[in-house]
Amino acid sequence: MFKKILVANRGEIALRIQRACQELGIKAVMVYSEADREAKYVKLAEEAVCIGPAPSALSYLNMPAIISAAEVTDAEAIHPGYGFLSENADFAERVEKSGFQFIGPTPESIRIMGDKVSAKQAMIKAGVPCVPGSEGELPDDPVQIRRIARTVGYPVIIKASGGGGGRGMRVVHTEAALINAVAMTKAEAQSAFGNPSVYMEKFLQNPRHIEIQILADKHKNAVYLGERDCSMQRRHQKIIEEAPAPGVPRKLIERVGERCVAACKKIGYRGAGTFEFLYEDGEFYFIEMNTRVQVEHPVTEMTTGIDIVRTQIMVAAGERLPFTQRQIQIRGHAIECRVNAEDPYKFVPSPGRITMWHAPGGPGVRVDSHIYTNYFVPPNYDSMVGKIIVHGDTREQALARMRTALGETVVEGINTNIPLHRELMVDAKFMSGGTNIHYLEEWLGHRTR
Ligand code: MV4
Repeated sequence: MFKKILVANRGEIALRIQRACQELGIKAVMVYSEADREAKYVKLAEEAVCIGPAPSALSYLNMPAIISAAEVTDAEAIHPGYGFLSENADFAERVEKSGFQFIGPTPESIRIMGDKVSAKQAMIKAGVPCVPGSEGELPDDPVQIRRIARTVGYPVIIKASGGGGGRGMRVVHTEAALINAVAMTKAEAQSAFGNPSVYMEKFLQNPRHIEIQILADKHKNAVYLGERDCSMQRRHQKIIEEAPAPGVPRKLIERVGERCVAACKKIGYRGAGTFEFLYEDGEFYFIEMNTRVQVEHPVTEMTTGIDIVRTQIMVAAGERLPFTQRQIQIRGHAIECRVNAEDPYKFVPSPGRITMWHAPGGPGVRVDSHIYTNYFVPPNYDSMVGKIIVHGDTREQALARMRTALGETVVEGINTNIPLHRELMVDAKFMSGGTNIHYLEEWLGHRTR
């Protein structure tokens, strides 16, 4: 096992990884920008290294600064967390070329999944169900593009191969708009991702967003940890996630989960990973794979009892997965509310000093947050300041526990989206379960406040 790991991230996930290290008896080196000097995990750290000024480009995205910090502290491995450099294949490669273990998949796996056309081709080959569409990259010939669209059937969606997470996509409803839409998406893809490659899919009008968590070791063992429903989102930012996905047949999840595991074995995937699907009319359609630990990993930890971050570290060190698929049971229901420092009605960021923080507690309540009373939320980064996660025997109990938890939570000095969560936890449609990816934005549109 590693003796020392460098945590190349900030905020709640930096604290989460630091806690996992502590439990494993591993020293954690924390890195921080000038804006994060006062962070809780920096104060708690045995060793911490300043890697640059506040802007991410000069600190958390600064590869030489991070690798140098690992060198001077004699760390053996680097955990990238989520965001920042976590899905950057060049970073993973530079980490390994410098003699450190990257806590995540190989640079090759990251590269395959980062290119959405190659990711989809790998999944089709491995038998994972995908959205019907073009076989790979769209050709340049307008005649062929029109022929593909007619076969797929309108509406179609044009997606950039270098995109993902909602960037570089365009919906096309008619043949008249097709060729221009492809040209526009290609031009945007070239300037945004340096890659003009685009592909086409059937556009699904009212899907849910359901993802499957997997874990794999370096010995070709892989398991799935069930699914998460992440449909409650606004502008591609998830705000509520839950597990299991309400109303989705268990047998179907098992079938798709097994395909994901087979795909992992086939491509030699290792570490934690998430297969993202759209779910519509009882069918799963793969869209993208994330090669990192995700913000919403705690809901899966609560329903499976498996520590995903601990397991990421163990498999990176070469250990075998300490459980088999048969040993993984889904118990009860978990819900996560992301707490963002923002206006709950206008969504403008609300950084600043937290004058009072009181965390909720009680049975089945977990809080993953680095904030404290008198903490200053810097304006330079993502507005998420923590997550409240609850577990119950049933979805109803989890909802009740979340209402109580949100009622206990106090954040003063900045605005947060907690009032929005309080409203959603008593919304009849959300309470009945199974809302689609458009529900939250529609609900916000009708809200009279
Ligand atoms: C789609 C789609 C409908 N049909 N693909 C957006 C994020 C990126 N991961 C993929 N996205 C979508 N792809 C087809 N063929 C609708 C979306 C989409 C979406 C997906 C998941 C969660 C929220 C979303 C919000 C708008 C659109």
